[in-house]
Amino acid sequence: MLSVRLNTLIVSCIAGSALAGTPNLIINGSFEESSLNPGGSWSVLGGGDTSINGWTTVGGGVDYFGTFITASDGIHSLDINNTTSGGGISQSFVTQIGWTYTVTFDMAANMFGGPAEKIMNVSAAGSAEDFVFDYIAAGSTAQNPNWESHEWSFVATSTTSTLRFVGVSGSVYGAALDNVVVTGIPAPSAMGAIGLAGLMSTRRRR
Ligand SMILES: [Ca+2]
Repeated sequence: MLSVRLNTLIVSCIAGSALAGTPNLIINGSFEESSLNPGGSWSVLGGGDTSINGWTTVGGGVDYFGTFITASDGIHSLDINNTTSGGGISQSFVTQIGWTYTVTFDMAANMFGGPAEKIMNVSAAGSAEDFVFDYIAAGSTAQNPNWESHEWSFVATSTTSTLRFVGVSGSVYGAALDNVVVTGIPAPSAMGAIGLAGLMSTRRRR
C-alpha cells in the first residue's frame, strides 16, 4: 500500500511540475545583457542587429533604452520602433510540436510623441495577435510608464519556433517592451502518457 501511495505521489508531482510549465525558454528576456550601454539615453539599432544578447532585430530595428524610460524589470527596455513603423525584435528557441507555449511580457510606450495608441504585433508558429497601449489614457511618463502585463500563447508546429514582436503603428514613437518570459506546457497527449505510465506502475506493484 505504501508503494501505491508513493507512486501516486510521484505521478502527482510529475504531472504538477509539467502543468506548471518549463523554466523561461527565452534568453535575456528582460534585455539587460548587451554589448551596448545606452546609459541615461538610448541606442538606435537597425534591422538585423544582434547587440542585445539572444535577440535579432527585424524590419527597421528598435531603440534600446537605458534609464531614459523606467523599465518594468531591470534598467533596460525597448522602443519596438526605430525610425519608422515595422521595427521589431525576434528570438528563436527549441520547441516541442503540439506543446502550448505561454508568452508573458510587459508593454508600455515611448510617450514622447503620438499617436496615442501604440500597436504591437506578437507572433510565433503562424499565430499572431495585436496588443494596444494608449499612453495618454495610461498617463505614462518617463519615470512611470505604467507598464501593463500581457499573456499570449501559441501551439508549436516545429522543433524550433521564432517569437517576434513587431511595431504596427506609432511612427518613431512606438510601443515599449520588456520582461519577456516563455514557458511550455506539454500537449494533452503527453500529459495522458505521464498519467498512464504512473497508473501502470501502480498496478504492477499491487
Ligand atoms: Ca528590462
